[in-house]
Amino acid sequence: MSKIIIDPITRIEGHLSVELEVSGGKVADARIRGDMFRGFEKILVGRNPVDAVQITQRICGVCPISHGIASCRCLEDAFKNPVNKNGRLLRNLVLTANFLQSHILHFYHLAALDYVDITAVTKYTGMDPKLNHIKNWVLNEMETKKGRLDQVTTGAPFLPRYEGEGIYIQDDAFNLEAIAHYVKALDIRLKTHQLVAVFGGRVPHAIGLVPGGITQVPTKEKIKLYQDTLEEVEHFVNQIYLPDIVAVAQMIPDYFKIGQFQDFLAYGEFPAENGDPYFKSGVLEGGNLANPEINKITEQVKYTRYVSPSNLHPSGGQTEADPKKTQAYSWIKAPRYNGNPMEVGPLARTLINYHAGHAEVKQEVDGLLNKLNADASVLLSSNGRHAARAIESKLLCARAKKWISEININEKPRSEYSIPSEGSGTGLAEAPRGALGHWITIDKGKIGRYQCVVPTTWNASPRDDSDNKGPIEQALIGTPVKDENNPIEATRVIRSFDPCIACAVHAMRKK
Ligand code: NFE
Ligand code: MG
Repeated sequence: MSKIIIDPITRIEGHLSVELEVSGGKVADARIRGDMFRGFEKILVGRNPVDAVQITQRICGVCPISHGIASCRCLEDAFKNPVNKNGRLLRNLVLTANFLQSHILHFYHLAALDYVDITAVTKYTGMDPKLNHIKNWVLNEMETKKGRLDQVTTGAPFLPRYEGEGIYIQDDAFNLEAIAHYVKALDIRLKTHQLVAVFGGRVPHAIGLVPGGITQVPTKEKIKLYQDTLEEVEHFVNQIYLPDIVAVAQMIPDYFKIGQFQDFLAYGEFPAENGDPYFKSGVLEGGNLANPEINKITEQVKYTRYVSPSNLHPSGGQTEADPKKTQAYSWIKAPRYNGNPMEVGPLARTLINYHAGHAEVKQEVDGLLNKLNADASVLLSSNGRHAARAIESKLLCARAKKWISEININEKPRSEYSIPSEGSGTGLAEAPRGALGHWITIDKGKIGRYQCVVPTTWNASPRDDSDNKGPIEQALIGTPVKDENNPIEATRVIRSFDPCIACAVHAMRKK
């Protein structure tokens, strides 16, 4: 048995590390550690409730829209003032744009370098100035280090990287195409940011989100701008992103069996007029689908650096930190559903909707499985998480057109609210990384308590009070590690969850 510590895990958002025990060439145990404390829940206390919509967006620059929307819903619940029709549709469009940004970022700019061989760019003979720039840069790094890529200490985001015979994709033509797509994806993400701003007012933190709807008036010009920009993004998603995901998965089929986890939770998102979300909510445990009961959610703290009571429901949640707590190894709390760890995110949404018979999800998933000549069990894997992101990106591009067509430019984009002196509310949303909940208590017109339970808090949670490992910890068990100095397999599994630690701890030490 030997111990490997990967610290930091790069190409994710925030500061995460992992301690692995390896035995017989496989991961036998894992401890995933969120290495920062931030304290948003404490910052919010005593402020005007409406400030929460802006402040919670600062939890993260990758998924601010979800925090803004969860916060709006939380206030709408407490104010007893629902979102109006245009407000609902415009939020769906702003959130769609942020999902597309986040998913494209995750695959091309964070995860792809786990698979694609960046050194293939040295064989590029074309005229594209961006690719030639990368080529010269990589050649220079290799020259400087006499070809020892494992000794390069500069050169982010491409180098240093794990090295080893055949660990990256060997097909140079594919690698070159993927590197070109990496560059193209930067331009497309610019478009998705612009899409957020059309009705959100600004990126990354949208000033347009308010309880009751959105402040941006949906003019014909703005609608046309959204439609035209979306069309470019949709072309990239359908013609480049989805095919790349399928191609990479087919080249690394082992990852249909690696990184497995089996229990899933989703709150549902993109509400229709009757309140039903386009992506349904659900709890999928051992293949059985049920409606989620929000009162079954608690946060446990035995192995986290919090000394407030454990197993509290977030409506009464507390965030008292003690950096020196014995036994603790993470700043991330351990949310549990009915006492059990749950994976949240694109794979959870896709599987829950597949089991619920969602027509478009079924069609896309079955189409993919047909292509792979595989059954749905292969989705419970590292490759399955990447596929789920691309599939929901495709579905959202298509669905956004329907939401645009339902906007009435003669009606207001929001309803008016007033702030009660006392009250409480719950705001549930789906963020790109999964189920997101905000809980507020209003006391004398100010925030008395505010609690956030965030997607990566679920996925990257440490052990709970009963010593059950978190989803990423469990998914790592059994992962092969061929070379302990280059444990790329483990980082592939971790990155497949797209962890965001700023979100997960949302609670920073000055140091
Ligand atoms: Ni900082 Fe976030 C998303 C939220 S979560 S990226 O998606 O909420 O972990
Ligand atoms: Mg929290």
